[in-house]
Amino acid sequence: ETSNPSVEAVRSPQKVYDVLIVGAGITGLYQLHVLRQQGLSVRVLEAGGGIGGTWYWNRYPGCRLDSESYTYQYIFHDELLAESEWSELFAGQPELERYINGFADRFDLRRDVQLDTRVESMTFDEARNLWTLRTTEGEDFTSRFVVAATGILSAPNYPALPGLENFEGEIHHTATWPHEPVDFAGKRVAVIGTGASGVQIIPRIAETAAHLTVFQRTPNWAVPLRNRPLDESEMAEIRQGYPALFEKLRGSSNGFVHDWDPTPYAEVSPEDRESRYEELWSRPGFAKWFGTYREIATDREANRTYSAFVERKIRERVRDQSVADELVPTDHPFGTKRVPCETDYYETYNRDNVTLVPLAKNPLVEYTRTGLRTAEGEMDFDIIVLATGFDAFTGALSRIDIRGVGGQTLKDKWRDGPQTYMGVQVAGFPNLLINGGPHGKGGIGNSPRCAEPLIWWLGELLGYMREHGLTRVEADAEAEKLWTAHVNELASTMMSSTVKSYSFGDNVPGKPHVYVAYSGTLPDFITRLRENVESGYEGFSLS
Ligand code: N01
Repeated sequence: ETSNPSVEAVRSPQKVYDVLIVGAGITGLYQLHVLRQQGLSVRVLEAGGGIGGTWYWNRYPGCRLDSESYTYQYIFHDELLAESEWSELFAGQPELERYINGFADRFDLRRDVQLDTRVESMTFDEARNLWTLRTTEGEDFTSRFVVAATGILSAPNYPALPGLENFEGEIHHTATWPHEPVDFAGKRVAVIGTGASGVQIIPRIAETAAHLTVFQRTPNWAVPLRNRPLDESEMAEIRQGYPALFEKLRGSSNGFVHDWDPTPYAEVSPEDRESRYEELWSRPGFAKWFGTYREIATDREANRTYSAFVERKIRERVRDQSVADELVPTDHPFGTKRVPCETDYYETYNRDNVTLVPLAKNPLVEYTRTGLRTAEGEMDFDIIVLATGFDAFTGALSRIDIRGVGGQTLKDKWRDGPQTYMGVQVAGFPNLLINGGPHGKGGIGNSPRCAEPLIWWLGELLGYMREHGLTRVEADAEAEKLWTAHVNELASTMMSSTVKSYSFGDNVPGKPHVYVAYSGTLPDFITRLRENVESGYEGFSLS
């Protein structure tokens, strides 16, 4: 490992890095480690006051994993794995933030990370094949390559509700949660949003608030997380199984440990099916999603039986069935949107201090000085919590003024939906490499498992270019066209293509209804990346 600057950087009056990485989350930090080991000069620019990305920003009460902790960690380093200790099956935000900080210390990553540095614009210099990144503080950084590790769920989405400036109480978005604890005790609290963040924070707030009002636009099919502590002997057993486990994760669709039930749905009797559903229900995490019969995800009739089962489970937990009526989704079949995992979520609505307001019946109108106005009248709150999610997949990049060849902006190029080649590059934006944006596997599913193949590929590409004295890589327009068509075609076959969700941009006003994720499997993506290296980077022009 070396931190020696490249020859060019030494010659240049202004420091020119080989690579600038934007974002010091789980992806950006590992990318830094890989590229630095190759002897490249790398600097990471991070908007936050600390490292960890998602696990730095989303510090709201109740925030935790829903991938099993030991499937989510970095897996490339034997010693790190031998030392791995997870206190819970699904680690909470503080443990993850500590873990990422420990990782950074172990590999001495901090010296190449600049915190509190938000990139505002990126401009490509065609004559020199260099990017200049300007921060909100007006500082410029120049590099040959940029790796955008900006996250798929990192640009907070705020409701387009007027009057925010009038509200005199406290207001917090779950994704920009303050570092000081927020005290809900005895307070009148509103939560807007019932996605994965909402279902995690709502039960926690209800524990101490004087009153909690939940504003729900669309109910979700949430399933019990069934978290529990891991003790030393169980951890020892888990560590023993690492090689097989990691092999399995690499071979799975989305980096999760659960297996679809291979039994053909049609061959199972209704009684056996029910007992299978019950058995799955008792298991932790996503077993209840990715452990079902495959047909639940593809066949409407199969899905109907499972949706009915989950509906029964929700109704059993909610005392007032008129409230349960509001909590059971009717707009989308189970699993066609991201399924949140919860702990005591549905029971929360049995509490005297909790009220559910379905926005379909009583829409929000505006913020007032003392709270919120709905169609039915004013409600006073001391604290408003926005659990309203993200401008997903494209938002983090579209919010930066990125100018490629001929001054074209990325935002403009993606106006009618993202166009990429393998999610990693956009024609017209040479030397800009994306890990964790639209159309790529990076970050979809179990984030680290899905991001690491591209981290490897980027290492190979940049190593190859350096070896061959190449200074420019750009996706071919034709490759981009084919990949974008491939992504959209895959998406069009999914049951979820008929449902409104952030994966189709539907949660952000004005965003086109176009699939922004990538639904291919992890093994397919890994194979594609390997073949791409073997082919000498087909679909990219290197010069
Ligand atoms: O965001 P979301 P999230 N007025 O978009 C509602 C990951 N994650 O932060 O469904 C009123 O899912 C919106 O309503 P609707 C995970 O991948 C993981 O909860 O659009 N309501 C919805 O109810 C997850 O999927 C964990 O109609 C408005 C909610 O706000 C992703 O992050 C934990 C509104 C937003 O739900 C995003 O989750 C947390 C408005 N104007 C998050 N705008 C883990 O467990 C939006 N809503 C690891």
